[in-house]
Amino acid sequence: PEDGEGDTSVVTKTRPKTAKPPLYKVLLLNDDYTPMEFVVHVLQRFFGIDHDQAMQIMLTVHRKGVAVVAVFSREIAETKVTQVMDYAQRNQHPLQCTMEKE
Ligand code: TYC
Repeated sequence: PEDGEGDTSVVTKTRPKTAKPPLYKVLLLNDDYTPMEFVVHVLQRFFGIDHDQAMQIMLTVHRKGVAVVAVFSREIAETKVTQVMDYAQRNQHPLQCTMEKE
């Protein structure tokens, strides 16, 4: 414009609203009876965690009572919880695995 008044409008980029599926933490709970080696084995077998990392997570649960093992979509988290609970029961250990919305 000839009066020198420039366009001062702010350009705002808006991202289209995409629904993000909620994530769920899979938690492992401590108990007094499940053998440490069994917990380490479970973490390797069902979560693909290597032995050293599995040992660290197991010891965190042992000391603190609970730890987050991993975070998944609801359906995957449900599958993991079911797999761990079934496997623990089949092996007659009271190990508890649960999930919680993030
Ligand atoms: N507290 C158990 C023990 O002393 C070991 C243990 C660790 C059990 C983690 C469960 O989620 C667990 N044998």
